[in-house]
Amino acid sequence: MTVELKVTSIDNHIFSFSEEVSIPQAPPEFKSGFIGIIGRPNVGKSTLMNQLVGQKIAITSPVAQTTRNRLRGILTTPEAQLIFVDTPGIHKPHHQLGEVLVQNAKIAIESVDVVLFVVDGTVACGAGDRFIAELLSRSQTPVILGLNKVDQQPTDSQQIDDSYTHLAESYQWQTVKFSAKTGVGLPELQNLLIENLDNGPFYYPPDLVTDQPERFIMGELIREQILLLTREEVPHSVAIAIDLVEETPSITRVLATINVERDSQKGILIGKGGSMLKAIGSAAREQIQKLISGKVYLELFVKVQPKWRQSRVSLAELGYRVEE
Ligand SMILES: Nc1nc2c(ncn2[C@@H]2O[C@H](COP(=O)(O)OP(=O)(O)OP(=O)(O)O)[C@@H](O)[C@H]2O)c(=O)[nH]1
Ligand SMILES: [Mg+2]
Repeated sequence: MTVELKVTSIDNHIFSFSEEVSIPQAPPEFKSGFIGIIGRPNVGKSTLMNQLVGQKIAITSPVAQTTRNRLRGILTTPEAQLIFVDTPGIHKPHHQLGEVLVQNAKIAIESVDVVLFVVDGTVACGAGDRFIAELLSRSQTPVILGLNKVDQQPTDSQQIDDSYTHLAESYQWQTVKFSAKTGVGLPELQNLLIENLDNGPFYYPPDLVTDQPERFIMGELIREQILLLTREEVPHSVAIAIDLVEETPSITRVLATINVERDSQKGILIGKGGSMLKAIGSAAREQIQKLISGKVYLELFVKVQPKWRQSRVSLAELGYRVEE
């Protein structure tokens, strides 16, 4: 079977819209489906997806609201193809960007076969989790509650565990415990997810790990360094545009613009004598080199685009739109 797809595999394999990609016929009893990873910000959804897929395709950080786009990670085993849909953490939106992100998470719930509701096992169930549970219970999609960060649970975690067991029981959801960081419990999670999928075809070529183009991930890797290296409002005020990716036999040239909302943020990003921009650039360059397994020349520009987070037009231009 051949289909037309726009897909990227991490090992430097880019297919364009028009190229034909061949997808093998699935063996009998093969299982496949889409699994939505849903939860509050910062509970470890993107870390989990990277671990399950075995490659870094989603950026992660200790700052809440790291993920902005719905992002697919694909895991193909001899018996199943699991397509994970990482989503922005669900929270109370404070601006237009937040609203677009939460809206997209809600759409994701409806468009998947199974929801993996990820919670932070280091703290007891709170209002944020109950809000999401309520949202999930209104959908027909089956839900599995996944308790993450068990590696960091306090020694007496009974009360925490009970708070989630109570929640899961009230909706009759299955529960599973794991650590996305150490990998403990992930084989069990994988088996449980496969059990919950129906027989189905390969949706993507078996060697593919994400549906995102490489240049999108490049932009994300730059944003990740900004999240890690700058503080307060700056990380949430940036949007990255990749202006050029030029491949030569010896090096790949990448030109990117960091859009910010205010002059003061531009100042912080550039830093004294350009020191901050240099630090961001060199760390991001290393990450991008890993992504494409090749040498990279990265040039960054900073541009002020006032209030881009409030404007639907600017949001769409920068790649954030409500998905249908
Ligand atoms: N100790 C521990 N930390 C974890 C685990 N999983 C994730 N983390 C950390 O939790 C923080 C948030 O992880 P992310 O994967 O970015 O969380 P997220 O849910 O995708 O966050 P948003 O995209 O903001 O919604 C990072 O600092 C991770 O290293 C885990 O199993 N154990
Ligand atoms: Mg995330």
